[in-house]
Amino acid sequence: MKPQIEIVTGDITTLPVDVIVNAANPSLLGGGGVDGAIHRAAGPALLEACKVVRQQQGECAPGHAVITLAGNLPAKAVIHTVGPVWQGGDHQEARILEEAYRNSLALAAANNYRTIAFPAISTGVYGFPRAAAAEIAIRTISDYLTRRPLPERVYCVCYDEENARLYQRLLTQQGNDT
Ligand code: AR6
Repeated sequence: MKPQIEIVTGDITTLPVDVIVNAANPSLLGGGGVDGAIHRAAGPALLEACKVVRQQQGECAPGHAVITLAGNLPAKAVIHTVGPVWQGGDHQEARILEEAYRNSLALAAANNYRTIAFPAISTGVYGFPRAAAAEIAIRTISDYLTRRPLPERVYCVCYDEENARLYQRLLTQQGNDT
């Protein structure tokens, strides 16, 4: 059987999965990093869809998630979640990061999607320490999957090899790599 969690190195915008997750900001109107890459690859339809969500629901609070179409991406949908800005670790950053992963997984499941890909949320512009963020990602995703049928497979997409090795080590420790 294929493992439920897989580590992938590269560009999340190229993955032909059901849903890719965007590390967005509360405005939902785009930005740099993976957010910029996703909007560029998806084309203007994605920004239009985000504007509609904003009109309906307002800004997206940290830890929350919303879903849109995926424009020109190979994925079927994009889930936009907002991670915490790192402020030293005593501002609920870990809890908010867990919520961002959990709410994204729940939204994918609610839409009957089977495969989902995450970037390393909050570890770029938002400054969350990479090792701690990777530990939260692997633990939160593993916990979620053990108790629910969907999604069936989760890809953790690392932009560089160093982060991928970090994730792989954690995954092996959790015993999920078989
Ligand atoms: N595919 C996969 N991962 C990527 C890609 C890519 N194409 N590009 C960057 N990464 P960041 P954040 C990795 O800064 O920290 C935006 O401006 C990157 O190496 O994109 O949550 C938003 O609008 C890093 O490990 O997101 C917000 O304002 C990870 O993605 C703010 O940045 C996340 O880095 C959110 O900051």
